[in-house]
Amino acid sequence: QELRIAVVGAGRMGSDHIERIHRRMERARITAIVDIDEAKARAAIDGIEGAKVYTDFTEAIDSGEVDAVLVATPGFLHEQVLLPTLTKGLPILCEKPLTPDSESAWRIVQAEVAAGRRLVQVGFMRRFDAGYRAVRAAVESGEHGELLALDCEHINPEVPDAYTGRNLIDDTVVHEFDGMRFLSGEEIVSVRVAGGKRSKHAKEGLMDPAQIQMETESGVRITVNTHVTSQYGYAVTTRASFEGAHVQEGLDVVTPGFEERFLDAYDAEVQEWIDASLAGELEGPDAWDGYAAAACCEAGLKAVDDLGQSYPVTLQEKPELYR
Ligand code: ISE
Repeated sequence: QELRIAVVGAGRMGSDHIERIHRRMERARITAIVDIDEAKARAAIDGIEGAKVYTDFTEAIDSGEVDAVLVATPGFLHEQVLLPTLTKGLPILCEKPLTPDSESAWRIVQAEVAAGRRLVQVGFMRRFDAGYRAVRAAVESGEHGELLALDCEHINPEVPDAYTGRNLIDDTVVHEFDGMRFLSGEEIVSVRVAGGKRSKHAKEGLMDPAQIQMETESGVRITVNTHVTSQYGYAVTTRASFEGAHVQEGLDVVTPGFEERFLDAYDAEVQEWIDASLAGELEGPDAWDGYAAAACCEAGLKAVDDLGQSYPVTLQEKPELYR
């Protein structure tokens, strides 16, 4: 059995996933690539037999040649692809963010609840990283006692000139919003941002480095040190402090970018999605996780403009489908 995939969006992540599915994934092939920029889609499809280019998404999902959809357009365009795909009952892998704000993310949750089964996996690839899984296993086993604190680094070599506090929260720290929910197994209840001495490479108007501080329901204290213009490379580290030990991962791993750091995680993420889609039951990070991360981002956006002030994260009641 083979999953026939439509990739929507042939930009940086879309092309990366096309390459991955074509070269390394099992039990799947690409049958459609959708992009409003036809030339870009043609370039991405080059050499992939049997795949067709579409500029209209609806034509692709109505072609009868698509079993599942991978969404890799910019976040603000996700909803218009997600809603019709959910109505058709096709499994989706949606790059993060699910949607840019919690109100639209909640519409996706409701559409999935109406469909009655889990059809959306959100592209939070860190949940598939071996180091993250080891930390999660230590939390779940309770072998070192209670989890007390999580301290993280999130370092990028460089970001575009147009990168602002919004990008810091929505594109960068969104990974920790989801990742820390995953590791702790709890919701985040508040977000605060602390500043400090700025790097001479910091983008105009951006606190860089910065520290994002959060707290979970049971009071687990979380810090994320961001530095998005390090010049020297990409690094993501986590230290989990338990009552009886600490567990660290990612230390001393510096790569040119996130693609190298999380290559295996991306591969595992996509292969597990393919296999779950074929089995008819998605697991992995779901629409609720996408919604909760969007709510954290909303609090984070306020916090990044108001250094030192704590903002609460407010969530709707969790539907039965996600319990
Ligand atoms: C990017 O979108 C990512 O996913 C990276 O993991 C993150 O480090 C980077 O800041 C984001 O822009």
